[in-house]
Amino acid sequence: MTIGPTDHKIDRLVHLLVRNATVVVPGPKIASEIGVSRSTVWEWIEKLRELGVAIKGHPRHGYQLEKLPDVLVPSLVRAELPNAEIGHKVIHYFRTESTNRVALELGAQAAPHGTVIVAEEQTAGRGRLGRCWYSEKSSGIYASIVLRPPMPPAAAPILTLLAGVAAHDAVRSATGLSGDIRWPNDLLVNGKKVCGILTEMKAEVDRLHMIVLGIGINVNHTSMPDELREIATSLALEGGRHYSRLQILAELLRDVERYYHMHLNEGNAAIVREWSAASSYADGKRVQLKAGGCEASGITEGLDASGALKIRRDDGRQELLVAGEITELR
Ligand code: BT5
Repeated sequence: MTIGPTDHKIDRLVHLLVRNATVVVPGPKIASEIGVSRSTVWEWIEKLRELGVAIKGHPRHGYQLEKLPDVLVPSLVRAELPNAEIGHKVIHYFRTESTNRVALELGAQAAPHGTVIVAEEQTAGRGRLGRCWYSEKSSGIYASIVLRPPMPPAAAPILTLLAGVAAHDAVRSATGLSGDIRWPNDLLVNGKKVCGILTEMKAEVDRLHMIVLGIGINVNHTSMPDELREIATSLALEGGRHYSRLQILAELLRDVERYYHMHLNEGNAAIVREWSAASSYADGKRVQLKAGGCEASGITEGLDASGALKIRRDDGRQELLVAGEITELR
């Protein structure tokens, strides 16, 4: 599969099959409608099958979808989001190193606010601090959103919390599973991580050029690799069924847009309020904290107005975490 954005003609092929889902579409008709040769159509059908798109038929008789495909190509995502600001432009990759990397590059070339990069697979998915994000093909959602918010760089951490609340709501409404948010950026289901958020930015000291909100959600993984099994899970593993990535992604983009506007209108207080309502870690949780070389234990005491986490350490001092991580102590 190519490393490069998906040819918009493959997108048209998927769209054409979806539009004609009840009938067999002859290969030559597909070829002439999208303007490629019949052998290219066949090659692309094979590629889509590799990604789990169930297509019946062969070159001589034509092709038909067996069920609606769960592939995140722009035409299908856009159809779920009429009039959207976030997701008005979707760029799809079958495979890329990291959607955040692509988004930062495209953002530097003036990709507009609300552009979304999605991939079926990442070969070098990124976590924070140089860590890796396991990005199994066609099982997860790997999406990066380009935002150009009118705020100074120092205020940007609230956007990570905003993305966390959006992911929390999207998972709940698309799957019925209720998650918990571990400050600042992990969505947990039954105590294990199903979603991580990596916020990156391009800025000068006092001017923010763009934010990239990178969101990874484990959706249909039927198992996790050994090294992650203790700490990570997928929605399918927890819910005992397969979920539509397309529905979850659409819900996620709608929720990011909703909270983005809430933040523009009401400021940080609205996000702090929503986040605190969605997270058992906000207040009264006994945690181990790790930040800037310091390790301590204590109890969480809510978020401040910027979204930083207040922790009363066991030695009585109050710590204000703007970055770093916490784990629950039982
Ligand atoms: C994160 O980092 O949780 C941010 C993950 C962001 C991933 C998205 S995918 C789309 C976009 N493009 C990218 O390249 N990245 C973003 P952090 O808090 O540092 O957590 C990373 C740690 O989580 C790893 O060190 C593992 O322990 C664990 N981990 C790795 N892959 C995981 C997965 N798929 N599910 C759950 N935990 C995972």
